[in-house]
Amino acid sequence: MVRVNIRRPPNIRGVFFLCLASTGMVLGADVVAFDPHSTTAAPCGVGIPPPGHSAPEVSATNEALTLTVRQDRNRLCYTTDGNADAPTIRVRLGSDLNITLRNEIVGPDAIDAVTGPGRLTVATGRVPASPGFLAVIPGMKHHATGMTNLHVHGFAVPPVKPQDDVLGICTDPAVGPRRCGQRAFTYHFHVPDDMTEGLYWYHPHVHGEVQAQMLMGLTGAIVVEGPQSDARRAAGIDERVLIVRQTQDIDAGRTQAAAMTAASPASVTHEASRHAPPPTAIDTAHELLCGSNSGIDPISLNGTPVPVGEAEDSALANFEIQAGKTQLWRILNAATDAFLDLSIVTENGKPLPLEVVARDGSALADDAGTLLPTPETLTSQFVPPSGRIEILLKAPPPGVKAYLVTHAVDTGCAGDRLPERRLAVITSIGEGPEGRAEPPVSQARGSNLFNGLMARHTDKERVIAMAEYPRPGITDQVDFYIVERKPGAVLKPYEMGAPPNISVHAGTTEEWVIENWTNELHAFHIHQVHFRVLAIDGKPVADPPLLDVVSIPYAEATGYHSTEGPVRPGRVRIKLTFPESLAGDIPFHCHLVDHEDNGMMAVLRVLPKARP
Ligand SMILES: [Cu+2]
Repeated sequence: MVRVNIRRPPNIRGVFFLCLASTGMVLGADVVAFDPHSTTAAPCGVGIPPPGHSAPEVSATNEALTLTVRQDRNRLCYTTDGNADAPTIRVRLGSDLNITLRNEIVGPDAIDAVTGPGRLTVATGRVPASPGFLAVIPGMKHHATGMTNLHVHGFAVPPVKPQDDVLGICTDPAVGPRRCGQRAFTYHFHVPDDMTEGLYWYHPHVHGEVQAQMLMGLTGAIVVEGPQSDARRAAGIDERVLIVRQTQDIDAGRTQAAAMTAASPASVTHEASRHAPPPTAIDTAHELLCGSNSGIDPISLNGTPVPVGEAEDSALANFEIQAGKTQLWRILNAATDAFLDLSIVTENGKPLPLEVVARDGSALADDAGTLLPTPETLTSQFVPPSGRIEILLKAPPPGVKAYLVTHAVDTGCAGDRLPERRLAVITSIGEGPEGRAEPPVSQARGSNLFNGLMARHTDKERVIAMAEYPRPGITDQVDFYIVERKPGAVLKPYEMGAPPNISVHAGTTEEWVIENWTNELHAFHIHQVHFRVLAIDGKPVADPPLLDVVSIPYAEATGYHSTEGPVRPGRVRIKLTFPESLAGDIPFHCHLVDHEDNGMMAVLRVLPKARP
């Protein structure tokens, strides 16, 4: 990945917030002090959380919890006990988590307004395709319904009612037709003993409306606790939960036709190669070309807007660490399509060390479940949309001001602009002992459901391709595709109710090569199961962590003599297994949720174990 550090001049909005933060004053009628109290007049509360804010925490171990989705024009919020600040839910391994989701959405049209209204309810035309390539069927875009549901991202629980069945469970809004037949649904999740403890999260998963509902505010964190959290607490390690959200997707549903003129790696025709395309190849000659998206999507940290470009520290979240002490930071990328590339740096941009202890809710461990050492690193940490990273962070040395930054990310020529941004300022307070507490790592080996994955025999290999095409006749809409590449396959955007695309028996193990045939980064996510990445673009990965989301590099042009044909897709090889406890219909999709909403999703059916 090419990384470019870009500094941009401050934008007007960033400066505006900066002024507010530094004066602490109320400037005008639409700027008010933060109050998350949900009222009839202000269902989602008022004001913007101040820098350094943390969401309320709810201990839900064996307790009943109600999340009511309320709406205030173009905002949606999860309210609990009258508080419209989506709570961080804490739950213990091996316990029950009972959540009643209540839908009080009153204006589904506002959801359309966020991501562009649906205009087609039937597929029109054909996507042009060169002969010899997989056929492509265009998508449809429906009006938003205001239905919502709850996905517990990363949980190893069955995709079956009353647990994580995003395809079968929904709740109706307060207005309009009754499609789900219920305004509320009570989820009964059982957090298995053999799930991993760490950071998970919740968000809606009604296909077609995921991005809009997330941008409008529907995201929250779940911390699953167990022996490792106990050990850290006993060692006096404090923790923070940091949630990066995105509040707007500037090009959602509005890909400019005028921008799609630039030459791009994945737009060359197969005449550009002396070699015939492989069978079941993806036609890149008619794909989405490079864009000229000039906007920068706004993101926030724990609700506080993140400035673009230079900003005063007072505009940033300010987190303090007792001198000489270490904190655990659990960081969630809940952005709809922004990738993060995180570092802790000094004022001058010099990286400071951190320890990565977990990714995607799983402590870094070998195939047998033995925790790996977590050496200090200066390397920046890539976190795709929906990914989580948990780091141990020492207080900066006395007198040194540190920043949590996300570096600029090259998302490909059809992707979004992601400049470097400072997310938070970190200072040490008080006087502490030299050095730090011993690493509070529990040596207890967890009985993780996915232990032994690497040692298992691979029963089958599949190639899964990602593609995107401008919709014929509709100049500003793009359809997104994910398909198993095999003879006779047809590229078709996912539609609710579509049959499963792949069926497997529980207990089997597979390797998937996920290919990106497009000009932008994607983020592959699969529900229920964690996987390990074996190789990226053919390069083996050492000590791969258990993940539930992985970035798939964009395609590149090869050359006339390449035996691969003119385009080489980005490729990530993963290994995954399907435990019997998770049998059912498991969605997999791009977690740039605009892409998912517009078709880049499919369903894997895990059938009960084959009996001899
Ligand atoms: Cu994508």
